Parts: sequence; C-alpha cells; structure tokens
Amino acid sequence: MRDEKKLIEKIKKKKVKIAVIGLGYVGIPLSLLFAKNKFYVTGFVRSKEKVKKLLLGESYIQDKDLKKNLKEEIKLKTFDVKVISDDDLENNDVFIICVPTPVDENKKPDLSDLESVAKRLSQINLTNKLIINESTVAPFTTEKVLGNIGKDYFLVCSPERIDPGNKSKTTETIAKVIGGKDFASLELAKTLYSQVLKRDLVVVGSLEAAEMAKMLENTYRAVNIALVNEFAKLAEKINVDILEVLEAAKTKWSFQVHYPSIGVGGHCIPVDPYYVLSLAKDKSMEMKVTEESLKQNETMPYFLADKVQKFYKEGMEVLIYGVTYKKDVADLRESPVKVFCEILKERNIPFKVYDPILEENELVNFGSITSSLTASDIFIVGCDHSQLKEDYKKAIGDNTIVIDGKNFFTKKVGYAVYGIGHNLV
Ligand code: SAJ
Repeated sequence: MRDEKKLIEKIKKKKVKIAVIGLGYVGIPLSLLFAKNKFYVTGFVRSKEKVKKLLLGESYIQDKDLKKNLKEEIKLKTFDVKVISDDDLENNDVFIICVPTPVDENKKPDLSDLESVAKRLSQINLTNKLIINESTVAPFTTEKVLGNIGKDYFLVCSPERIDPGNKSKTTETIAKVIGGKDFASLELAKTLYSQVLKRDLVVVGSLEAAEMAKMLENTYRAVNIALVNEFAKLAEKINVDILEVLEAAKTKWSFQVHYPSIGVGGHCIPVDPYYVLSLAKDKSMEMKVTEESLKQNETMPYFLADKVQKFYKEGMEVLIYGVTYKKDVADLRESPVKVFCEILKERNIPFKVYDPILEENELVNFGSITSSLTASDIFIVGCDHSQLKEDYKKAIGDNTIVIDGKNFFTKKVGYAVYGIGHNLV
C-alpha cells in the first residue's frame, strides 16, 4: 500500500535521499540546487571517466560557476557522484531523471537513454519512492516508459527549462511545470520543489499536460524563428533591412522578437518538434506549420553557403568564426555550422575554423583549424561569441568580404558585410 505521508515528512525534514540520473546541462545545476539546500544528492552517470571529471570539479559543460561550486558541494559531502548501479540506486527515495532525449539520423525520437534508466529502476524496489521525469518527451511517453516499472511508487513529469549560457535564468528562478500521474504524486513533487525553487510551481492536471507544455514552448520558438528566417529572405529580395524591421515590430506588445540566423541548433529547439510530429503521425494527423517551419530552419545553412559561393574564388582564404550552436555556449549538438561546413566541403570551398571557446581537439571534425586569427579574404560569422567584438579586428582587412551568419555586425567592416536580410555595403 502506498504511503505518501511518510515520504512527504521525509522531504519536509530533508531526510530524503535524491538520485539525479544524468549529469549534464540539466542534472548538474539541479543537483547543486538540492545540495545547496542541504538535501542529500547523488548524481549518477554512466561512465567512470565522467565521475572522475566531476569529482575534480571538471564538469564537461563550460559553465565556470558550475565547475566551481561543483567542487565545493562535493567537498561538503551533500553531493556525491557515482557510476549508475542498482545497489547505489536502491538507497534513494527520489529519482529525478535528466537524460538526453535526442532524435536519430531520421529525425525519429531516440528514447534509448530514458528506456535504459527505466529498465534499471524496474530492477529495484520502488515502493513509496518518487520518480520525476525532467527529460523532454512527447505526451504519453512518461507513462509509457516509466508508468509500469514497479509497484506502489509515485510518478511525476516536470520538464526541464534550462537556458544554457543565460545567467539571469537559473534553475531556481525559472517557473516549473509539474504534472503528476495522480494527486499523491503531485503533492510529493510540489513539496520537494517548493523547498528549493524561488518561482511559482505551475501545476497541471496530468503527466501529458506537462509533457505537452514543453513541446509547445519549444515548437513555438522553432516556428517563430522559421518565420523570421522566411521574412529575412523576402527582405533581401526587396532590399529592406530585416534588423530595422524587427526593431520596429518588437515595439508591438504582442510581437515576441526572434532573429534570422545561420540555422537552429542545440538539443532542444531543432529536436523537440520532431517528437510532436512523431506523436501526430501516430494519431494520423499532419502538423504542416511545424513541419514546414523545421524545413525552413534547415535551409538556412544552405542559404548562407550560397552567399559564400557567390564571392568565393579559387585560392581565397576563408575563415569561419564560431562553430557552436549558441553564443558563448560550448556545445556542438545540432550546430547548424556543422551542416554549413559540410556544404562548403561539398562545394569544394576550402576553409579554416576558429572558435575561441572550444579546445582545438573539439574542432578536428570541422576540417582545418586555425589557432590564430589572420586577415582572410572571406570571414564568416558562424557563431557570435562575445569575444568576436575584439577578434574580428584581427581577421577582417579592408578587402575582406564578411558573410554574417548571425547578423552580428551593425556597422560596415571590411569590403562589405552580407548578412541574412541585412547587408552593409
Ligand atoms: N536561434 C535563432 N533565432 C532566434 C533564437 C535562437 O536562430 O531568435 C537559434 C540559436 O542560434 C540556436 C537555436 O536557435 O542555434 C536555439 O537557440 P535558443 O536560444 O532557443 O537556445 P537553447 O537551445 O539553449 O534553448 C533553451 C531552451 N530551453 C529549454 O528547452 C528548457 C528553449 O526552450 C528556450 O526557449 C531557450 O533556451 C531560451 O528561451 O533562451
């Protein structure tokens, strides 16, 4: 028989032991938040190497603050890191799952990490334990993968809302959506999160509503980025500056501004909408707006490569500055610059890459690397890292043609700047 009262008391007294499964952009900040609030947290990862790195305070994510307090928390013994194993898992009362949910090469949901966690949990005694899925999934996935793996346990979905690289939005200050399989599960999650979060808990009536909210948030973003990408292409045709248009449009209260770019990367925005499309297909429904928006965003690396091709002449020095998916975030997942580089290779346009926030060994797959910035014939902005505002001066001479994949430049530099719906000639 389930007894949520006992578990609620343990949570209130901070006597519960929390297992955070998956220590990446989501799991590490979440673990530290609970540890900082004097909960006992054990982070579980799959490899000994990761444990070693984390115990050295060397998180594989670039956030320096995270690295710093990771070391401190581990020293305080409120936060431990282990390789995942049934015995170690068994000693915990709460399991918060923060594993990646990517898509495969055919853009189909890849739930293998979530399913392997479910398999592990099914092998331990889950009675009166709380499972929280923070991984991003389509509606019905939490129930399907985690709904029948034991007896008398509690199940909640509370999708992560991390914004990597954004210091103003931390785990504790972002409103959190929580949906429970039943009332008792919901009450337990509310009691737990309310002890560490500084923002409201947004309670919804089911696991599916919580899953759907996250899908809508990120699909909304992908669709709106696609819209401005499409408008930027039109702006070029009619010789209007898209940045000027966006500055004007954003003065309207109901317009949430988005910007055209070399493409949409990361493990959320270009990925999550495919989970929705897969669900829609299962329900024999088409979602044309979502589908066409994703396609539109996927044309952007080609759109930019066309500009390079227009100016490139054999023997020209081509430099791509910045290859990660987002400004000042050292993450290459789904980076559109990777696609862009492949296109240039297919079009026999040789280039060098430079990224100030990546180690050289992380750049090897991009082709030839340069560790120094020298004047180039064509300078391409792949990612507008903060350091670009200084770095560009070393690589752009009077005759350099600038292809600006992030519409970074607002004043003409070099021979001319060709952006996306934004030219400085
Ligand atoms: N991008 C554009 N134009 C824009 C905004 C972004 O082309 O106007 C591109 C970026 O260059 C990047 C990609 O889209 O390649 C994703 O950008 P992002 O700012 O959405 O970055 P993410 O992937 O870190 O998004 C996170 C997400 N958080 C979660 O999923 C929990 C996303 O939901 C948030 O909307 C986003 O942060 C945010 O709001 O900053």
